This record gives sequence, C-alpha cells and structure tokens, in this order.
Amino acid sequence: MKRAVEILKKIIFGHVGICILLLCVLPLVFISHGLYRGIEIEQSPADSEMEDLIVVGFSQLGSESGWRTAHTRSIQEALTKDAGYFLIYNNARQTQENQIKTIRSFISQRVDYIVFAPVIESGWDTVLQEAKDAGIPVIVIDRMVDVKDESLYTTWIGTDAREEGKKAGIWLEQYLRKRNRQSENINIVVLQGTIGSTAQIGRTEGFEEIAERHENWYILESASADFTATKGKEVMREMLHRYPSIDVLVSQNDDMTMGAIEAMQEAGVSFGERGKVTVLSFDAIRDALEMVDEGLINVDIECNPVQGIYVDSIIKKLENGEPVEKSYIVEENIFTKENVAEFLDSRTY
Ligand code: GYE
Repeated sequence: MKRAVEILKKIIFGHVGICILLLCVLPLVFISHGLYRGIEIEQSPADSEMEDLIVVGFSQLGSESGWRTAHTRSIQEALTKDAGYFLIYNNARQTQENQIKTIRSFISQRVDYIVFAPVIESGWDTVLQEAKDAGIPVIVIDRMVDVKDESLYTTWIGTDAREEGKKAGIWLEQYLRKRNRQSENINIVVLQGTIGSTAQIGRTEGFEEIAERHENWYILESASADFTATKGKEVMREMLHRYPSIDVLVSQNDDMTMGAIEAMQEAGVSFGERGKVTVLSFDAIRDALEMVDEGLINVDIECNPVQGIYVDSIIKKLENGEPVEKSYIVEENIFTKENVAEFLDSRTY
C-alpha cells in the first residue's frame, strides 16, 4: 500500500511538474519563433525606418517553381529601400489559409499597400473587404482573384494564361501539319498546375479550345501535379503505366515538365525532337530553354515573371494621385529550337 501511494505520488507530481514546465517554457519558444501571433512574418519595420518609406506587405503564394523564384526576386529587386520602400515578405507555402492570415497581419500592421499573388482564384472576398475597410490598396499580381466586387482590389498585373494555352494548341496544330500527321489519332496527356489557379484554369481552357477543333486529338487524362517537379514525375510515371501510347505531353509549367522527363527517361520512353512524345511546356525559364535548345522540349510558351517594375510604377502613380488601369498584361513569346538560341544569353532566370 505504501509503495502504491509512492508510485501514485510520483505519477501525479511527475505530470504536474512536466505540465508546469511546459506552461512556462512553450510560450517563450513560440514567441522567439514568431509563431505566437500565428503567422510567420519575415521582417517587421521599426517606426523610425518607416517614416519616409512606403511600407508594402507582399504575400507570395509559395516557392514551388523556378518561375516563382524569379517572380519573387523581381518584386524584391524593384521594391528596395533605395527605391523608397520597406518590403515585408511572406511565403504562404501554397496554402490559401496562410495567405489570408498574412493579409490580416498586414492589415493589423497598417501597411501602406498589400501586394499579393493569390494561390487560387476564389475565396478572397472577406479578407479583401477587410483590407478595403482599412483603406489599404491591394495590388494583385500573377494569378487573378475571382471576387464579386471588383473594387476590392486596385489593379491586377499578370499574364494571359488562356492565351498561353491557345498558343500551345495552335503550335501543335502547325507542328502536326508540318509533319503530315494532321489526320493521325493523337493521344494527349496534360499535367495541370494547382487546381483553381489562374494558370491552370487559363492554360487548360485555352488548349482545350483548340483541341475541340480536332476530332482526332484525344485528351486521355488531365491530372494536377501542383506545379512541382516531384509531383510532375510521380503523376507522369502513373500515366505512362496507364497509357502505353502517348503522343503528346502538355505540361503546364517547366518544373513539372522536368519531373515528367525524368519519368519518361526511367520508363525508357523517347521524347522531344527525335522521340515519340512531343513535349509542350510553359514558363520558359532558363533551364528549360536549354532543354528546348537540346531538342528535349519541343516548345516552351513563355510566361513572364518580371512583374516588379510594374508594381513599382503603379505604386508611384498611386502615390502621386494618378489613375491606374484595372489590369496590366505582360508581354510574352514562344520558344522552339528555331529561335531559342538568340534568347538564351540574355535569360537571367
Ligand atoms: O507558370 C508556374 C508557377 O502562376 C504563372 O505558377 C504562374 C505559374 C507558373 O508555379 O511555374
């Protein structure tokens, strides 16, 4: 009995001790890691620093691709202290929930502008209303938002994803015609980006618009690989198992294309200029353009990540009380083996 009481005491005091310790230590750990406020903000402006600078909160959707790295860099290089800005950057790691928390935190910090690249189009009405109520202009970049009231954001700067999808379809039409394959049955698989994002919606719809004109084009499957190389490889590997005769791969970004190429190499399936599977990709980052030059990717439809200069000039206009457009579309090209060499040298991303 005495021994049992001893054991009981140990258990109770042992647990209480641990609980007290945890209660004291955990908040300190959370505070020191910046998690206490429920969000990771990578910088926080000191009052003195903010005086003459325009404070911009930038919510980037993630770091899933080479394109995204170039996009982030373009904003960081444009909104520098020398150019008159204090930039607060946050990476949402591809989740809308993180972006909403970040935007709320920008509102509570009373930043001067919110710049944000939304991961998907829907679900922003409430948080953008909060920004509007706080009088903070919102500049949407890259992907679009689908909101009931367009006055919830000031302007959008991005690329025409639907047009990019159409360009891919038109390129395929012409390519098949040149090779006298226009009447053959063409089996197509599509690696899609993040479902619900502008790049996925636009590129899918644009390509399908052209595909519908051709009864002999069969889209065997369209599946999302979330714009990453790892998932691109995984999804392509499964598709290669399911479909023994794929003629065309349409991959909605270069990272997924690189993953898919690895899967084809491992499966012993030939591709590109000299192979069975014709490869259509999007973005045109430098590594992919080199693969176009080597004939591994047949065509790369450019998507321009250099958007920082536009953001800077729009903010400067707003600061001067000048009007701005509701949308700005960035110029884009298309690259094949025929023209890629002349662009490679100047490609910085
Ligand atoms: O194509 C892709 C990135 O939204 C246009 O997102 C952007 C796309 C880009 O992850 O690589």
